[in-house]
Amino acid sequence: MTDIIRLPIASWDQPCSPQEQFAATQALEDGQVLLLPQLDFPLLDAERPFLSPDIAGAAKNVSLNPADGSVRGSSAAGTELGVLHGMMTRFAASSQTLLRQLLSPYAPTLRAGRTSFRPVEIAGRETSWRKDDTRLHVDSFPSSPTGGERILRLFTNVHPQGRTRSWRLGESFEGVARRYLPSLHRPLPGSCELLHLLGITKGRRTAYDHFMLQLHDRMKADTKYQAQVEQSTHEFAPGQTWLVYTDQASHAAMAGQYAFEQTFYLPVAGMVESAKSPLRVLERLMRRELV
Ligand SMILES: O=C(O)CCC(=O)C(=O)O
Ligand SMILES: [Fe+2]
Repeated sequence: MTDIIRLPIASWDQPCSPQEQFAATQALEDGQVLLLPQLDFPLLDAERPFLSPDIAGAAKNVSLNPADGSVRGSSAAGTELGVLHGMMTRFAASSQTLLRQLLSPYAPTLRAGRTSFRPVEIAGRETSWRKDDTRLHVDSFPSSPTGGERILRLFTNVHPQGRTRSWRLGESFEGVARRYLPSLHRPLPGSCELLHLLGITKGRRTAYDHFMLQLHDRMKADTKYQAQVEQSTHEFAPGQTWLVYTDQASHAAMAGQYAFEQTFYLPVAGMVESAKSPLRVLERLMRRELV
């Protein structure tokens, strides 16, 4: 079962002891959620107006692309867009500062991905079942194959009126894999190359990505599983930050509004114990390389 491990870290640039760093990598690589209950991200006065769903466009999330520094998915323009950009880059920089201290074993290979600001209430949102993150799932995205690289995400709840972000946490990755693997389809020969050539995927979808997407979909489509699998609920309070490998830990976000999220990617070789990665777990269970 996915568990919550707490560390008393109160600032983004706090030095971390080797013991804290070891506890952090171990908890994360075991698929647990690492909660920093005292780590807040206070907004500046000029940023307070962004605490409104109106700042988001149809995509519901505002995102910062690290490749070109562009902010997408917002209704802001001009000066307001500049302030929004400043807020997003400050969260991205704070997250990176924290991880350099807290997860220093990852420093040589960790790569920052997108930053998102999520100002829209989760509960009652209309989406297709496949995009519905209120269903337990492991992260895997059709257009962004990782080839096995880890997806590590950091969240901070910044709700100004005390509303928690409510998550469900489910069974272990190996539990998910053992349950669904026997019924998964193999990729059609050549299909992964074709998706890349057609521009449907950014990079080549490997056999690993193919199976992870199916796991994601199978979990979400299985309403009996959603109701019956062993699970727990956790309320993340405003002013709290948490980290989790979302490609490994079964999770679902049920309710809440106003959170930041920073995605990181880590090659399997950069982990402390790479045998715990979804890639190596699937390869062990299937007795084949998933390249
Ligand atoms: O917004 C959230 O709290 C989490 C949603 C989710 O499943 C994800 O971002 O992977
Ligand atoms: Fe997710």
